[in-house]
Amino acid sequence: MRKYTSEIGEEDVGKEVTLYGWIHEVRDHGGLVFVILRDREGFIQITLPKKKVDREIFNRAKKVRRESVVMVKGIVKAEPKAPGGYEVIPTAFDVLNEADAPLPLDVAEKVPAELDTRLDHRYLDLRKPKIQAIFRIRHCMLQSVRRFLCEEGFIEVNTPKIVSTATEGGTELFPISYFEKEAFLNQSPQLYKQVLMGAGLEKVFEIGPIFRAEEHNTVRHLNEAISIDIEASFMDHEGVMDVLERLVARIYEDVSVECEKFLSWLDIKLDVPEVPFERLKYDEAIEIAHEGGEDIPWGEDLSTAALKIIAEHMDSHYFIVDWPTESKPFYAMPYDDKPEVCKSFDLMHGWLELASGAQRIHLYDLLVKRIEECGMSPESFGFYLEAFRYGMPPHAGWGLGAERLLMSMLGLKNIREAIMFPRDRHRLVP
Ligand code: ATP
Ligand code: AMO
Repeated sequence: MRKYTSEIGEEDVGKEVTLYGWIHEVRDHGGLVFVILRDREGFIQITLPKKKVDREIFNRAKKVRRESVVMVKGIVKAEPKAPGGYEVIPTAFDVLNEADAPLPLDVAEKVPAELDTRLDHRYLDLRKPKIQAIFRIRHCMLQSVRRFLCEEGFIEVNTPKIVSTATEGGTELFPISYFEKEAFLNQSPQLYKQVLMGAGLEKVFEIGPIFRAEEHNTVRHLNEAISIDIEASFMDHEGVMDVLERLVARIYEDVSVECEKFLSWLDIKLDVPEVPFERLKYDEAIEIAHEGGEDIPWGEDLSTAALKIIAEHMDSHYFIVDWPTESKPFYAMPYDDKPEVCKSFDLMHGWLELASGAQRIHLYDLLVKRIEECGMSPESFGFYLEAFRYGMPPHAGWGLGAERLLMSMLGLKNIREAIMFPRDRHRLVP
């Protein structure tokens, strides 16, 4: 029977199993050869005592090169000295594809490699259990998001990534040629998810790519990232913050339970953050920064230095709320009685921004005014603005960066570790 290495147990002892995988290591002790076979779930030791296995099989195993792909059939034995407690004595050992040598990257990690080298040969890097664990957890995280949002009544949608306008401030767009027209890669599903509120879907979510032409090279920016976006009608900013914090807590819970093995490969124990998360007003945040020696003029975004000071005063997860209207995009709803402040928020983990969102302006005239105040022309927002004239409900939403969330949950030092094939200032291949 075909099994993953992790599925071999007491019930298999004395029985024949079939395994597929890669040669992780060969230890040759002359008359006794140990082959460590690796598959996506773990490792198993294939033990070949010269006197007990077929001669051809013994010779094949002895000279098989690391990272070759093999099929091994054999009898399972309980063996306390074997890693995992079981070994397989092979009755068949087929090399399905012999790997070349030397390897461009050491999968067994006896020779450490720089991130750039690892990313250049990512398919090999991804064979490492610790790296694979990150992406198995990412899978679980995204499943958890879908489950939770569906339970909350959100409908999954897909919006275009080739678009004609900016949403997040005009700069940072990748232009592309679209026949005879000017087009861009979308920075955010913002305009479309809002239009879908005008379409009466009430609650939508999208998990999709966002493209940002960030010139700078940092450990927390990608040029192509995955954003988890929601938009909900008849909810204000408080309502969608509540959805967001419960989602984050649920993801931590689900990952803790479903990814115990992968977390242990990474040597991580997750603490599920407690909801509700603390709400810190922007005004209080700049005050804390000021006391810590970092002055932020009112109205400006918080610098990384300021956020590092603020994070020291807060729990792991917290919101910064009530931002100056001028510091946020045009669609954020200003407070009626204090229009210089808007109903917007950022979700933070330490000093890293995980998400941002707001209650939106749903009133046509105010929206046009804000677009103009932000130095943009309402004409270029034609399809978007029309939806606000014929029955747009009040609504709110947020965007949560999937790589940011994964990076901060697992304590990864560089966001490039949280995406299989990162796009950054210098990397377009692989
Ligand atoms: P031992 O007497 O402890 O079995 P040894 O020193 O006589 O080992 P070998 O039998 O050639 O030497 O084994 C070589 C190495 O493999 C030793 O380090 C031994 O501990 C280890 N070893 C032996 N049998 C197993 C097994 N079934 N699984 C894992 N390791 C093993
Ligand atoms: P914002 O621009 O803050 O908001 O983006 C939302 C979230 O997306 C992630 N993110 C990134 N992750 C990696 N690399 C990048 N270059 C990058 N840029 C953004 C972050 C960020 O918090 N339309 C609004 C959301 C909304 O209001 O609904 C928006 O795009 O985690």
